Amino acid sequence: MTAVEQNLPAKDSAPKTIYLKDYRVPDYLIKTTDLRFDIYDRNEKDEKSEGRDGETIVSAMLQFYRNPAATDAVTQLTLHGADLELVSIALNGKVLGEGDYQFGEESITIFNTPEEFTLITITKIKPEQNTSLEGLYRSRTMYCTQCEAEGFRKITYYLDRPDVMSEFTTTVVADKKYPVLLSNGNLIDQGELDGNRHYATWHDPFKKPAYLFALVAGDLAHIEDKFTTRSGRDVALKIFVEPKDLDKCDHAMESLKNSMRWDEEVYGREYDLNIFMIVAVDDFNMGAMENKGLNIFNTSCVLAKPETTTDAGFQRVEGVVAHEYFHNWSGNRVTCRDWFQLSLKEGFTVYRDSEFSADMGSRTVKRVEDVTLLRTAQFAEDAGPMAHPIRPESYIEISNFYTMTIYEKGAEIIRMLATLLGKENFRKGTDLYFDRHDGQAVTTEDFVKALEDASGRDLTQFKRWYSQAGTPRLHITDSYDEDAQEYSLTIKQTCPPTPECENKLPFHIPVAVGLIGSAGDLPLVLQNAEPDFETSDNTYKVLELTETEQTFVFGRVQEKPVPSLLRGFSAPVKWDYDYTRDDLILLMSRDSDGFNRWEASQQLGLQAIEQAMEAYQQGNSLSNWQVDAELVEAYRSVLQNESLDKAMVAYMLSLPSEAYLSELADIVDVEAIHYGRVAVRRALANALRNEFETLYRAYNHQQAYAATADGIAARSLKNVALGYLTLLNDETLIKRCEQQYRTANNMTDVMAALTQLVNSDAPLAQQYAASALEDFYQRWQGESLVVNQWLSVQAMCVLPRTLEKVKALQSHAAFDGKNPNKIRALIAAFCNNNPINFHADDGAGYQFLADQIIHLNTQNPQIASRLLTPLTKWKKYGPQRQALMKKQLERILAEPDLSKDVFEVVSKSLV
Ligand code: B3K
Ligand code: ZN
Repeated sequence: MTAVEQNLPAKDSAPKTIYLKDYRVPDYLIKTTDLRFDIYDRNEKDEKSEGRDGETIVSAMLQFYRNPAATDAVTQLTLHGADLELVSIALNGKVLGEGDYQFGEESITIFNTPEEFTLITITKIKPEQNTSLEGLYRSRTMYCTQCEAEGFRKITYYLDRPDVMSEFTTTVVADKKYPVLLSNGNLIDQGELDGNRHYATWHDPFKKPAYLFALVAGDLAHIEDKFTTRSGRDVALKIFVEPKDLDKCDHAMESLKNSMRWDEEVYGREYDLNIFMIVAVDDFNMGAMENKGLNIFNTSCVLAKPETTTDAGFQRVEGVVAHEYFHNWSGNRVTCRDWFQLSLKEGFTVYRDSEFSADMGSRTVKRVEDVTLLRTAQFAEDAGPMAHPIRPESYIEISNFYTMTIYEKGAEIIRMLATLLGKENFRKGTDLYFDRHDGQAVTTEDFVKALEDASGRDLTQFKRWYSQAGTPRLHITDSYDEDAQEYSLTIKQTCPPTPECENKLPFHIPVAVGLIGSAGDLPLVLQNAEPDFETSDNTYKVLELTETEQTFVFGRVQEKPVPSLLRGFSAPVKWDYDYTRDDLILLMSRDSDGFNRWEASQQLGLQAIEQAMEAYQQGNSLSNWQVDAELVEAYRSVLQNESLDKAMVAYMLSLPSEAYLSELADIVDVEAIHYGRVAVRRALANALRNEFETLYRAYNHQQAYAATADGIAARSLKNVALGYLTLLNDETLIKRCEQQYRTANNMTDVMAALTQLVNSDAPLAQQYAASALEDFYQRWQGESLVVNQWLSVQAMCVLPRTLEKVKALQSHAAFDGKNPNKIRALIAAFCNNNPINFHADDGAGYQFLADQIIHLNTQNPQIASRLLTPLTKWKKYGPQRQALMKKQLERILAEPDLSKDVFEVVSKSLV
């Protein structure tokens, strides 16, 4: 039978909204799924087979049975399917013809379906033409898949929803020039076929939803290791890459073994198959994917070696390898009932990977990094038109909901649960969750219920975090009664309206506190309270805020303390308390909570920048801007404090970012933020020049590179000093920077120096920058990931004319407009991380971005939609910028054939 294209309906008009309240259990389930892929690449011909150049024939045998939980007595079945060419379809051996089924938009409905039946379909797809990078596609030399969330329907007709879990057997057939043929589970058969072809058959004994399916065919090299689980089973570990990248896999392998051990120790979770594989591909829409037993990774999240990868890159590899591995339990063994539950697996798994990274490196540093990301990107999302609760009520395109909110805020919600329950009860709760729901597709309610059942706690009010969006605000005041030696804290909570809800009910918020006296932490005696479960530390308490306003009274407080609030950032909220500068200086040096010492340093920096911004806004010159002597002293004491963790010193010396300052503003004054911040940095550099020089020299040792916490700390401290010193436009210092570029033995130091040279307006620096950029490209042009760093450093240059350079780079051999990593490195870096240029007065940055989005809309809707983020924030800017940004959004909306992805974000942004 030939393709039944004539039956295809016209694409209907407005994209549909999907609602959580409409969830229905599936009418049918699929017991087993047998797949066969016959892959023919663009140049192959085999007259005997049905395959043609560039086609893959997918044969699927599916055993359907009526879902016992379904109540409707239906006798038809609708399967998802998109961009497929149907070759044949047979039900219980009978070939179906016209009238037996009907095509819908992205679906096929089969009539007269019995209680149980076998469906065999044969479909054709064209991986080489698949530029969306969803479904089966080609990346450079290999074929690979990406199915989450709804990519499996681009492979074959199926019930492509996570609550349909099936046992998969997959045969991959290809020419022998693709020697490596992989799928999920264990290899059960392989062999040779006619015509220089071969096959491999994989069986995955664990039922899984289609989004966890994976297939890879390519000419790949691999490194191999082994892990023995605590119950004594040997697991083969393999990382597959293009042969040229084989020297960059060791760090990922170490990270994988550490993750496997950690999940056994911390969560009691063992790996369950005989083999665990990772494949690195260059064209990938996001970081990585947790397909059962066969994780597929963006090369940027797996490859690392000191010469090519920065410290941040090493840490990202460790974090992402762990994240995907942890999904084996939080996501795969226990999966989501529907996509509204996405944070069930993502928030929990981000929490798990961040705790893992904290255990592998420095806990406080990891917390500072996570909170920085949350407070800039997630808070901004929560305050914008795409704000949604961590369990959304509706969506148009689920790909748009892989957000900072689902991931990062979702992780904060889990962290709060862990804080409220305490370590032991939280572990009991997760044990119960995994045991109770193993092999099931469940909801966030099920997760919370397991924690409630295991701990005996009532989390009814806490669950509002799942349904209410927006960042709560806490207004905190205090009073001290010297005679009674009583200290009280009054906390008020509010939450701004968000698209889904105007008036919020009060949240249940854990507020971790300490009180700091002149000599450090004071013991806490909370009045009218049960003794705390964290009894070992009497200087730390978790206050539970549940009302709109609540007062907590501490007794036996012998001096007026300075409160250390939201210790460790115990809740994803914005809070204010009226600290004096002296209070902040005390916290910065005395607080036993490392996170809050950093927080105090940021508050101080913020006050200083705000003063400079005000001067700028009043038309004053910032060229000789000075900061107060007390501030300089505070920074000096941080610089010279031997007892502090070096990585923390580096963070304490770094002023709040432009992104954070923008998030804090009601209306963003792009220039005042940029020039105000630079002025304070330059003033500090001037005042502390000697100290920074001493610091630089102390840490500029050419030791062998190691991506350890100590090594990373030393490099970041040195490079913070370098950054301040280069601002002084002093020839000796600029030469030193150039020397670092030339002599460094690792990419962290190379990039730090290059970044300073590129961003300095001193003529000598510009001269060095030009030749360094040239030298860098000549040296690294064969390493795509390194070239991406080269693109980014240029895209993020704060000097004028950067947009022209970015446009010129689009036609450079280094760029590839189809590769998401290149798009992120050049275009997203410019639009997201270069505010002073992106927000140029004439709107050229906005127009440039809209052009890119319009171009990418059909080619790769997910990437196009993701690029929209900076334009969605238009209401945060002054009237002129607002108008220019809005105009571009309207221009995009007027485009014909807008993808669901882009349509959803643009239309919601314009409301
Ligand atoms: N679960 C995947 C994300 C898939 C995104 C699909 N658009 C990676 C992760 O979070 O582990
Ligand atoms: Zn994930």
